[in-house]
Amino acid sequence: YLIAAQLHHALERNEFSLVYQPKISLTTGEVVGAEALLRWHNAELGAVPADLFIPLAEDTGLINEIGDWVLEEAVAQAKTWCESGCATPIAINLSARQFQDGSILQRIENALSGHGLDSRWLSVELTETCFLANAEQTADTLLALRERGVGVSIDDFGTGFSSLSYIRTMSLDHLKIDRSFISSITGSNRDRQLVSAIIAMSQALGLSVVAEGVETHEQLEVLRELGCDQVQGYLICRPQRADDFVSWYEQYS
Ligand code: G
Ligand code: G
Ligand code: MN
Ligand code: NA
Repeated sequence: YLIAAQLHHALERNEFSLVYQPKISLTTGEVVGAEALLRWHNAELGAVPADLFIPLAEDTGLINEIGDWVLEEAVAQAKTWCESGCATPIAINLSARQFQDGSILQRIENALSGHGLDSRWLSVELTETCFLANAEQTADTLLALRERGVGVSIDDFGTGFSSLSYIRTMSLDHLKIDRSFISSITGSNRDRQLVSAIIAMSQALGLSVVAEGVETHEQLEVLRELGCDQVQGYLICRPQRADDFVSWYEQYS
């Protein structure tokens, strides 16, 4: 309850920040994007893990206001990076609840035009839970986002309510394989086959595949052999604050 009470004041107290984790192309080796991840530091509670406070924000409905802050912050950051030679598309995570009132498209539109940012520098990641309620409305929104030039990724693929029908009916650019599969591709032949099949299926459908949670060189080599398009994980870089991301980017490039 203390967490919920504090969460209500987190925005006005300016306690949120974003950290950024790069995505790397396995074909060119280049940085192809950065995922923005929300962090909350509270005076009483310290750093509260995202997988703890985000479900709470979803349950209380606070996720809409917080999500607007994330959108605004990420678009401002992408604009800054565009103008400073560290031009990198930023992906934000969206919760199911942010699709509910049908205004997400307009909110994204407002953020882009407010900062004069070209849509190719923004993309969104969503999990299958976003497709559960209002599948039709979500499908329309995703189509409109892509037509507007905003990339769409399905996140944590292979977990939860993951269903092939979503891939069939939703308009998507990228599929991110959940890190639980990546952690076992070097040990389990079965998981390697599974990841191989996910990659083949995605590519046949014109989606590029991102492997999440890559932590070892061995995993990276297996993913390369399997023809995975992009990787993200601690092996390449931990999520970090914008200024540290820029330092890393300049060293890496
Ligand atoms: O970065 P970390 O491992 O702490 O993230 C935990 C979970 O929180 C992940 O599922 C991630 O997608 C989610 N998450 C991180 N940042 C955001 C955000 O800005 N909005 C939403 N909706 N989820 C986020
Ligand atoms: O659900 P989503 O994929 O958005 O969550 C991303 C989460 O994964 C973030 O909280 C991030 O901190 C975490 N993460 C990123 N790279 C790695 C990794 O290599 N290993 C592990 N265990 N977690 C990672
Ligand atoms: Mn994500
Ligand atoms: Na994920």
